[in-house]
Amino acid sequence: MAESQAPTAAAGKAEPNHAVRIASIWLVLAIVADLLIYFVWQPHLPPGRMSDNARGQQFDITVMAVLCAPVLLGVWTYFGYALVNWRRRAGDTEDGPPIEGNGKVQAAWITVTSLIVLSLAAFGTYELIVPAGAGGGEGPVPIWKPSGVVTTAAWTPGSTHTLVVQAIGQQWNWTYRFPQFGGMETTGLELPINTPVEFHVTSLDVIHSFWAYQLGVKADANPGVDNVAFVKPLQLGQFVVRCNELCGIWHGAMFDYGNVVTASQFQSWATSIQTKERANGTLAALPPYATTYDPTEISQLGQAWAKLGIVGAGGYYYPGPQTGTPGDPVSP
Ligand SMILES: [Cu+2]
Repeated sequence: MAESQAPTAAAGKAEPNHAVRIASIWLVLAIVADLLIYFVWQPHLPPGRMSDNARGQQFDITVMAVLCAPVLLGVWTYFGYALVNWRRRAGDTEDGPPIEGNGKVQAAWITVTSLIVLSLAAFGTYELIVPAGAGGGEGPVPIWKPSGVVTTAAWTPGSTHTLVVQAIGQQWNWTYRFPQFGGMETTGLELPINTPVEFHVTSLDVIHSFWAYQLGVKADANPGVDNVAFVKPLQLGQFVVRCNELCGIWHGAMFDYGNVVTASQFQSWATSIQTKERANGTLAALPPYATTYDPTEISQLGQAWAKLGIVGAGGYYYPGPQTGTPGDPVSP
């Protein structure tokens, strides 16, 4: 009975052009979604807008979202349209038409997906190299540098020269050395705004990863390796520094906060620390500034501590809980 009714109903009105209908619905949805992604969502995407790297990553994520949304909406539109229009009606026991391949669909599928994949590969390569780049560390000899990087022996505020900052990971703290400030070392990170920064990332013991999230910098910190990464902070404010490589039991506690400050604030911060470290002998006691360090070779403090039994196999650069260092995560 159903078999005799279905053809009659279909013959009563001409079949609508489903492809045009689906494409029209999809086009409207895709344009709305892409406009929303680009103009509304983009400024809120991670990692924010604090540096040139961060902005570059935000743009890259936006481009991928703008590309992905029409693909996703294409699937959803077809799915929804099929559910509404081609679902089995009550009493319909007829089989669907036997379909064997569709040359047009196959050609379109291969062309569109190839274009998307190849253009993404070209875009990704360009974005990795030409603008601020990934900032993910390029080893000791970067094959590219962002424009504006001029590294000199000294750094003064107001100059456009690059500030060199060495980020040293160890279980389970970050410390920073500033070769342009006499090799001074700090436990916190302050950076001047609008100044190109050249990070040299290394480790004293195991594998860590230096991740200044809001700056869009994430570079491997490996013992014996000098990993160079560039960034230019563009907004004042606080950022988080985390270790991003499982490095031991207190890996989760290996984070602190840094600040982007004005150039003159940075200068006075650096000068006061440098003066203090000169006066109290810290500067003289530190090993000379180098691109990598071997904690077993620390000639002065390290050996003195080792004699007292304070330095562990992890090669502590700083005294452990025995000396009552506040906040030292070695001591639970
Ligand atoms: Cu770590």
